[in-house]
Amino acid sequence: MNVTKSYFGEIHEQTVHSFTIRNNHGMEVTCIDFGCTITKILVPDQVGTFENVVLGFDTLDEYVNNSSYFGSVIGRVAGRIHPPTFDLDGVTYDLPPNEGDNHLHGGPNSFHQVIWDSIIEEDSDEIKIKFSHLSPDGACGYPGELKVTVTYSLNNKNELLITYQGTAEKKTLLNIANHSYFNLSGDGKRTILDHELTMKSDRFLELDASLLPTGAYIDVENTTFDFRDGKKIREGVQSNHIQNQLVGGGYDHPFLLNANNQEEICLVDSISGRKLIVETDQPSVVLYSANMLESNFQIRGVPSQKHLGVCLETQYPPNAIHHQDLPSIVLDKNEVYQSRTRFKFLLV
Ligand code: G6D
Repeated sequence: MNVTKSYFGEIHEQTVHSFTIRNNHGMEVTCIDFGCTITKILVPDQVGTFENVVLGFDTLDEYVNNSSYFGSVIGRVAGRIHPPTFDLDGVTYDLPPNEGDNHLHGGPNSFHQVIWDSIIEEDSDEIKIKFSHLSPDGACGYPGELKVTVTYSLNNKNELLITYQGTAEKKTLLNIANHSYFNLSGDGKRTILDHELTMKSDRFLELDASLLPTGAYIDVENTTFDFRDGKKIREGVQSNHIQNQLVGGGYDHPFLLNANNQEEICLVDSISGRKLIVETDQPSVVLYSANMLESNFQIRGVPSQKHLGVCLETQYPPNAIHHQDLPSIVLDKNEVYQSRTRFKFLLV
């Protein structure tokens, strides 16, 4: 295994670096310290052709100016929060709205736009890039100085392990996610409409017109949201189910997972033969079928279009702070927040 660090660009008079880890089978994971952004993942198809399976760019400017969060870490709190305010121990905190009057993905200038510190840890069978950041008390409206780390580890079993850890010197909120858009066809040669998704989830959260959970849980049985036996993403995109329509044609929904670390999420592209198994310790996953991806730019020479990638954002459910029946995202003073998600790439 080996890792290379190289210059990627400059912003605010600071240098941004790129890191590429390559394992003994030729799989590569590339990320940059700007937003801990995963920019490329090279894996083979069934005839051994290595191609990239995540949407990403080759220049810093494209990341700075892109609102789709390609590959970035999302925090302090992933998802939408509305109303953009919350109370902790009798103190009210206001969050900056950045999507109408919603607070989305930690607000403006949050984790995805920070240049993180980095260290490389190398073992014979695993290489890690450990990013760290000290988020000041009050950053983006959140209380408590927060020490947070994001670690990307690649091993020789073609597994990318993403772990988060955080502690704050005041009670706060924390719910971190990665926003990679997967496309197993390779180099974006096809959309993800014919990717088959299998997911161990009996229920998803109903969304309202602002894409916020209403508080209702919907059973997936006999709907386009039932991925328990596998289903092509196309079904939801072409469905007239009100929830598929509401999000612009497809999915943008939190699914509550029935199980953790039991191959609970599986994505397959039958044409390339690539398969991705996702295992996590998180209670839910936001399935986003890139319904809002604009078509006015190119992605490494490929015209952007709706459904060119699919996000599997393992996390706590969005807006949990305003739904007491959802798992809590409150982090007590000096409590250790931990999150682990494993992305295993293989062939069918
Ligand atoms: C859209 O609603 C979706 C979000 O889920 C996604 O994270 C974002 O685009 C990039 O706002």
